[in-house]
Amino acid sequence: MTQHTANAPETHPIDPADAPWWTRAVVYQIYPRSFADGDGDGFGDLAGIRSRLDHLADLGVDVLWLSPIYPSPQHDNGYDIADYQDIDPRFGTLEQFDELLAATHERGMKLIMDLVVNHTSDEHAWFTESRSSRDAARRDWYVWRDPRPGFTGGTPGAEPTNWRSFFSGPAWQWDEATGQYYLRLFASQQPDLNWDNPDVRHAVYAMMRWWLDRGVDGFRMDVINLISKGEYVDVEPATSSMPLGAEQYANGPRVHEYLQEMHREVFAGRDAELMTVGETPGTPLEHAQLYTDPTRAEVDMIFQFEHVGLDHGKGGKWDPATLDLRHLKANLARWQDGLYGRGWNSLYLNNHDQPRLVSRFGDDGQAAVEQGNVEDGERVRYASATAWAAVLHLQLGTPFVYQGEEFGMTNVPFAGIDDFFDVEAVNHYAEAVQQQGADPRDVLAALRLMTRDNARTPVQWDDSVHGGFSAGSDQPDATPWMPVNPNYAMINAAADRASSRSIFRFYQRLIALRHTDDVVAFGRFDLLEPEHEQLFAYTRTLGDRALLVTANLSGQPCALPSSCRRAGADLVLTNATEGTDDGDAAVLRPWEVRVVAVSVDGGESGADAGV
Ligand code: ISL
Repeated sequence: MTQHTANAPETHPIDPADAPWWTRAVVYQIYPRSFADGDGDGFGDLAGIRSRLDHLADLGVDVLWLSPIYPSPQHDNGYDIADYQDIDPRFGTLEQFDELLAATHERGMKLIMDLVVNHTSDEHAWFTESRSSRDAARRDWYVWRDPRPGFTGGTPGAEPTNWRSFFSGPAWQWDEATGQYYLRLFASQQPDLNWDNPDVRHAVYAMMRWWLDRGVDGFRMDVINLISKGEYVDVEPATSSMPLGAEQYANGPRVHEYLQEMHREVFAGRDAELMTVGETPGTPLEHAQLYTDPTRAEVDMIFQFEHVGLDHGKGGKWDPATLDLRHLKANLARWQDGLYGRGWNSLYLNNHDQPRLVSRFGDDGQAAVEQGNVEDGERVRYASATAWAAVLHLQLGTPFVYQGEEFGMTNVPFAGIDDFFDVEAVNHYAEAVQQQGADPRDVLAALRLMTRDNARTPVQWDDSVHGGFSAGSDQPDATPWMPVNPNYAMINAAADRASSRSIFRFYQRLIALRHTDDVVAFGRFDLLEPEHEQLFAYTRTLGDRALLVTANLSGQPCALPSSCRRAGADLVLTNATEGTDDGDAAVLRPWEVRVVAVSVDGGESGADAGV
């Protein structure tokens, strides 16, 4: 069945009594190489994760998502997988994995794996065989094409189409030995699998069943909307945050068919206890409705990308622009409405591919700290991190917390190009500076703001050497694979948890609210004051109760319009640390958020909102 357009099902409110468990859940993402190093070699690992499980259980999250831990040459930090059914020795062993899974379950949390099946590593046995000759049994497991007619293979312009890679340069890699190109939408070491070959699909399904049989609780599916390629033809240049060619393969012709097949082959009959989330760059709402409509049985939820593209300029992510809060509100409200009663949203403001949320959307206070105003810097970092957290977590959907977000880790003061590790950043710099002659200072300025490396420094656990990332951190071998952010002595989990202004404690309260208050989990979302440039305000309504969320997302005080005030309302939550015990403030201080409970006719609710 080919599905290109939405045939939207009837919208219907969500019945809390009949809702899947993940509708009340909060997920925590672990990027294992940077989370915690249990064996003191400077590289995060499974033992490190296990040693920090109590921190996560204490936070109150329901699910852990592990970024890839499989054997990998690590050209893209594990998103280039050489063996789907083992653990990279740098992370540990299968036995340690089983122990981690059991320890996670013992604490009442679930664990989902990263499923990266749009592509493999070029060191995967499937690809080694595929590239061995044109007649290889698995030749057709990947996408091989001849050079463009009239061109000599391997020369500029000879690529079969003009498609570009997500990581700069052409999306095709020349293979001298067999005289053909292979498709690779990401790094040259990440060849795309050919999903139109049923043997590929069934090999993937078998592998997924193997992990479920081992006890894992679901999958986060890497770029799953890119698996069905359309026509291999040249495309016209277009302004888009996706690389040239994406319209041929993003949400491609058979993607919904493949996901339904995957559901039948892998999840059917056992999905009540599992969860799936598809990562889907370049996906419009119409496709999101199809992916997440429960009656279609594809995936439970997807990561959309529109909201994290709103501060990209015409030139894409390396042309950063100022975010207009009105655009962000309109976008998120559109997704809230569009999936209400039809599908399900995931909620995120950062992850391992995005800059840190407090630096990007808030004020991380580092400028103030540099000027010697440590107290001011810490105050504004706390306030803006918690205000954004509340705005996100009180929407309808499943929130995702990225490691370090829960105590306000910040972007990184990268000096020169040698400080960057990510293949995306390194390739972009080389292309922009060396091939296109851009001014290195401009390229570096954009990299500092937008690079994925901002999210990948070691987690700052305490103020000991290297932020306490490694067991035995004082040993020379325990130098982390990537330097810890120099602000670790001030910004770390231990300091935050001991502080009177604790971001961690605020996240605990947000997470608890979702568990205890059905309005948070299921209420309808209505945006207020869409044109206001400082205020993000909305209500969530379920039955005769509503929550009103008002957040001042600016460094200036903000008078509350009358539409955002409720006389006599009960204060449910605020990030203000002094002087607010009344539910009807007239003015929000810089970065202040207030959540009040009201009855739907505007009177006093009297209901216990849960915290
Ligand atoms: O971060 C991006 C580049 O700006 C995104 O385009 C990103 O590459 C895209 O969202 C896909 O991400 C996923 O697949 C990549 C991997 O590098 C990312 O870490 C992963 O999240 C290839 O597997």
